[in-house]
Amino acid sequence: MPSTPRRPDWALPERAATDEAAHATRRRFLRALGLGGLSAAGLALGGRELERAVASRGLPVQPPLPAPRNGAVPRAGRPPTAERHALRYNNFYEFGEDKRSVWRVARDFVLDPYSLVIDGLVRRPGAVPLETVEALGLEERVYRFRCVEAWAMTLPWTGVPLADVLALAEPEDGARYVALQSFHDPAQAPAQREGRWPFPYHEALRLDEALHPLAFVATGLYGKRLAPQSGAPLRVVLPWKYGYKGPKSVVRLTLTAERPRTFWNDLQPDEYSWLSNVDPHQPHPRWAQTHERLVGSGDRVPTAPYNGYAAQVAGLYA
Ligand SMILES: Nc1nc2c(c(=O)[nH]1)N[C@H]1C(S)=C(S)[C@@H](COP(=O)(O)O)O[C@H]1N2
Ligand SMILES: [Mo]
Repeated sequence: MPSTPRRPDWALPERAATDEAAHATRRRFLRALGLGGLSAAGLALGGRELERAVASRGLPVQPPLPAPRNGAVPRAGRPPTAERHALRYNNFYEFGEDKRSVWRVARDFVLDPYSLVIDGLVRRPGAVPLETVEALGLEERVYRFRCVEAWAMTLPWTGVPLADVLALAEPEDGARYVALQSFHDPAQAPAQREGRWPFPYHEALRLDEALHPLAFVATGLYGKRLAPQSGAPLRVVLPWKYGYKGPKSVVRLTLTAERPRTFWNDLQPDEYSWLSNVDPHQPHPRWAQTHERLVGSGDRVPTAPYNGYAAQVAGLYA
């Protein structure tokens, strides 16, 4: 990782750190109790505190996904979004355009069997099982997340650097871009039966962006494997770009010499640039980008250049 930057002026004081620590402690607590397969017996064992924690989330319980937190990534500077908010407010157009019902529509969505194809300009093309990705060494990173629609969250992802995943296939010297492609399964995704959108969802990065240490592949969130609505089993997370640049339920990474076409830039080039870096000074034609609304608290806070990661990534665009 790059060295930790100067504390940016949008960062909150120690309150944020306390909340993050409390979150980690609770997770360790659940894990220590072996609540992978949470049962009635498990609840009885866990006592009232645990019962309350589980009930308040009201979410299906999945096995924990242990991973040490990477303390070298820049601090998010604000507490993680409550899980019950983050998992009930989603953009995943394959399952409709109503953010509040995506989780319900996607409830049974599963890619099984799953593997991640890496092809194109690579020396070792192939299909990589999820276990191979995770065996690269899972870590947790708390990242800011900024949707182009001006809402934002703060999310504890579990995963591995995108660079490490790409390295499995040994990119060739001529590779300059990476195309990121989501799943296509009309039998499971209602909107893929309708033809309104050019699915499969696809975005792309320059190779130097994809190899940046902040570019991340997530297989987990809140210490558990990704829920369907969060892009199970694997998604790309690019904290300095608008959320739409990170496809969910990714099945293919293709290295190319030519710049790939992308979903949103093709649909509306005047509204969505190809690079899509978070920029408070570049308004969307239909709204300002100077501020964002934090999902959960509803707080309105200023948007930072590159979503707060300028010290790390601005050099890519010099
Ligand atoms: N396959 C796919 N990936 C996608 C999307 C989508 O509709 N389909 N939406 C994008 C957008 S616009 C955002 S803001 C984020 C939302 O992620 P979240 O619902 O987990 O917050 O996913 C991105 N990745
Ligand atoms: Mo978005």
